Amino acid sequence: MIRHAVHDGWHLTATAGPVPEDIAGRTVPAQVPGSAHLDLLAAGLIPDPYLDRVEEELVWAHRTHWRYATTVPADLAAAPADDERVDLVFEGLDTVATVEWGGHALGTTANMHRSHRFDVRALLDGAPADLAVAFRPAIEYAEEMQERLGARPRAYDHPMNMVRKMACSFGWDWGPDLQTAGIWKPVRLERWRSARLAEVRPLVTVADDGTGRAEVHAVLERSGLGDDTELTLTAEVAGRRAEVTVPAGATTATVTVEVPDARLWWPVGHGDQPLYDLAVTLGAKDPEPLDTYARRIGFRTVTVDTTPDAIGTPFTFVVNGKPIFAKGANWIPDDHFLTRVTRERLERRVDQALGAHMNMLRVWGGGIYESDDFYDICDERGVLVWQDFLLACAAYPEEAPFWDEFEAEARENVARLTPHPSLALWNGGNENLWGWMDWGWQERLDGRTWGLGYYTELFPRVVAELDPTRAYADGSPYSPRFAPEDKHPNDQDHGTRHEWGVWNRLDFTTYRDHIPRFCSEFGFQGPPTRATLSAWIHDEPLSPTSPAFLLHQKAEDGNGKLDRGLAPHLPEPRDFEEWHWATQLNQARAVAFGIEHFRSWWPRTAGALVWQLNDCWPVTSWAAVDGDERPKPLWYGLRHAFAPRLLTFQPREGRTALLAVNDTDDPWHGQLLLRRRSFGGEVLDSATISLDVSARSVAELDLSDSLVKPADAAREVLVATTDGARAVQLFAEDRDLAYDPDALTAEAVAVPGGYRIDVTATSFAHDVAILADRVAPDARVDDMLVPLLPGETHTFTVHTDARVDPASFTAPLVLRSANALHAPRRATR
Ligand code: BMA
Repeated sequence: MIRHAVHDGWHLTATAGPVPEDIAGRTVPAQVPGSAHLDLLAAGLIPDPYLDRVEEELVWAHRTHWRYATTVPADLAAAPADDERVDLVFEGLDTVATVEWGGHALGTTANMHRSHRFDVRALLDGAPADLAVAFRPAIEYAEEMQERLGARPRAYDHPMNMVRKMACSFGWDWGPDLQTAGIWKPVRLERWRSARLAEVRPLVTVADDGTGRAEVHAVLERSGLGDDTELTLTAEVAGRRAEVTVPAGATTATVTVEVPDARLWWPVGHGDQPLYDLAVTLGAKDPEPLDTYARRIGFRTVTVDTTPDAIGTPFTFVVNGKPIFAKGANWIPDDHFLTRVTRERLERRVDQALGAHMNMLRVWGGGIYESDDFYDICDERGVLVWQDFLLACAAYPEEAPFWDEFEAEARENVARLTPHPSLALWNGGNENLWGWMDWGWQERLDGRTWGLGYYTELFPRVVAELDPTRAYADGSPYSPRFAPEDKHPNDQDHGTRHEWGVWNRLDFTTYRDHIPRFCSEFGFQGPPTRATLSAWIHDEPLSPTSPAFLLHQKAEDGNGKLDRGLAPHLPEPRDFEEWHWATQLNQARAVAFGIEHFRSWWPRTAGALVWQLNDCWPVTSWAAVDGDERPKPLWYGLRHAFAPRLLTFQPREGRTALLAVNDTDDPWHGQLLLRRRSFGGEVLDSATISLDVSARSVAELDLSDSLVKPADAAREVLVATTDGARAVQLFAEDRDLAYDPDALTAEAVAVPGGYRIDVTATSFAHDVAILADRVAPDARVDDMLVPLLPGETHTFTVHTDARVDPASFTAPLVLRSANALHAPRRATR
């Protein structure tokens, strides 16, 4: 097998559609893999699509026809030998395309989530060949399908459910409506003889005696040229080799390698992540292999326990026999322009998930099957991956051509991802069962198909056939083993639940009204960091309702929900900068509030996946990390709330209890000091309790009335402290507290690599933060949202390459706290 990338010499032309005059018919160099928008950007023909209101200016691109063309040089187009096959392989075309070789149409495509292969042997004559890919607008194709098959309900304007293109390509409540087109994955020529490995599926299990097994299933394609001979299939892991003979004519084979005493792969926080190299070889008589396959595998078992219990149906991931609390987030494409997402960018993002003590990411169904890099990184770091099939918030037709396209993409991606130890679950899709139950779809569908066949028939069949080692769920949310009409998919007692009452309608304190078995989506919005805003939004004056800012807020009544979510908790912001800090702080508090509640109910609740880890452009959203990769205050809130050891005050039986959550393998012993204090520092009541929490469990500690009942609710705080953990409980909402707005003094000095800021409280200060990006765009602080008792000093460390006056880190808009929102009105108002 010889593979040649065909990535050179491509050009792009807008051939038809409502194209601006200066772009129509113009040919520009094209990056492959890439997309039309990025090529125009590189050619200086359009402004950056993420800037200000450029998204609106680019609407013409939705209905533009594009032509990518290159000349395949003579050496790559060499005439094949008699027994040689030559295939042109596109790993991914976005989306509705006709492929032409030397003027001959090879075929058409309409699914970006799968590859396409064309046999071009008969067309090669040794002369350079013209290769072209003509894209027509995906939206037009979707509209035609809608016309042909009948409209299906969906959560957004465009018919994203009528074409196999990333749903959020057409805009989402955090994403821009920039409908991409292009050759988005590698393209190559493959020259091969006799047979090739069309599919390799290492199914990895661990026997009770600790023997690791890699059962390698191969599907071969025979060339159909020359002799159809006997072949050998070999697999090798950790120096152990197994070989089988593949009889002439056979196109499937299985070879199994066993590794005694395999080192087990664990999710982060539960053990190490040993990975083993797997090498698979397809051979004939020649010493030179016909084809090879190399991946890393990890030995572990992973299941989801849904055995009915006294409450209902749990949803607990079990790795190597051990139940795991899933701490994590939902993952969306890390850049709307997918081809810009490098391995390094993915590493930084997954490392941010780890930094927030996460052990699971859910690849959400409105995005993509992620790149191999993504799953490799998760394998290396021990991040479990829950993978959705790509359907979200819509009814999907089951008629041709969709059924076959879904089957093709499911088969290809289930097979592709088999080697990854991190992959823990295949899931039917996002909120589609819920939509069918509650969003008025049934009337509108009027008997038309909506996707149930995919969730209950096609996907489980493909997973069972190609990867029986993986668990499958029909959807999220979903009540396992129940049809949606028999048990509501979002039932708190059964399976997974999305908690969206909070944010859409309800105050975040109502997270406590439900005890889901697994909360796979919940979240609250906040604006991006100030440096990210400054880079992309240039409204003068900048406000939550200024035009560009508003274009980067995609949620329905997003600002209204932000303000209504804030009002019960924090003083009303008096200017944009206050609004910015207050909404970011409220986002962090809301989500942390939910997490602490969910964790306090382990093992009844077995997972909390925040909506959402990342952003795909600069936008006000639920993300913890903004579109320019900067952590928002929420990220720090997650880090605290997901800490392996957590103290949290929670209501239990009408009283305030202290819950100690020990998500480690060691028992948690120690002395717990409880103090009710005035903001000024006076100790009003205190107690010492001994803490004794076994591994991976939660202990509930009763507290005396004298501790939990304040004399003056506006001026007191209850603090629980033990080695390495602290919880604070206030007795009123911040807006009703008598905080000292000037509770902090600070000193900053330059240190190697950045700055050190010592912040000291003279009165109780809540959620102390250094908003370092306001000083230098690259500056990152190590921690924030720190509570400080009077007399305490906290040292913040800021990493930055910038050389600035250290005092900038103690300026009022940079050194922030909840107290600061109580400051007297500034003159600038
Ligand atoms: C959930 C997700 C997304 C959406 C988010 C915020 O429903 O599945 O569809 O972006 O809520 O509204």
